[in-house]
Amino acid sequence: MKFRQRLAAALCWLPIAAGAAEHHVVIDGMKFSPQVVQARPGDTIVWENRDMFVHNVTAAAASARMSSGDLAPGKTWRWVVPAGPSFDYLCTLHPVMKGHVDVAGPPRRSPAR
Ligand SMILES: [Cu+2]
Repeated sequence: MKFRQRLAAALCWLPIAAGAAEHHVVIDGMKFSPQVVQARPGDTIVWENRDMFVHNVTAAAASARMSSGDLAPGKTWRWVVPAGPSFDYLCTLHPVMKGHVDVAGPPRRSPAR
């Protein structure tokens, strides 16, 4: 009985310790920073447009179907990282603005093996 209680207590910690993370990318000065985000499936990435221009966050490969739509100055866009390959993204209004989402490893919520 005591062991089971301890086990239950230990398991309660797991979702907290292994919870999904939130990453922030600032859009300013015509660039994304950081330029590379390392994330796991289930994590959230928040892009914040602090620039004076409209920008967007769009996957470089059309097949990825990831796009924020245009973000006016001051706007943010939250996006949950799906399982899948890493990918490049850009601002289609200013294609020199490039970023990369490095999708690494299993979801943080998955139980340890
Ligand atoms: Cu832009």
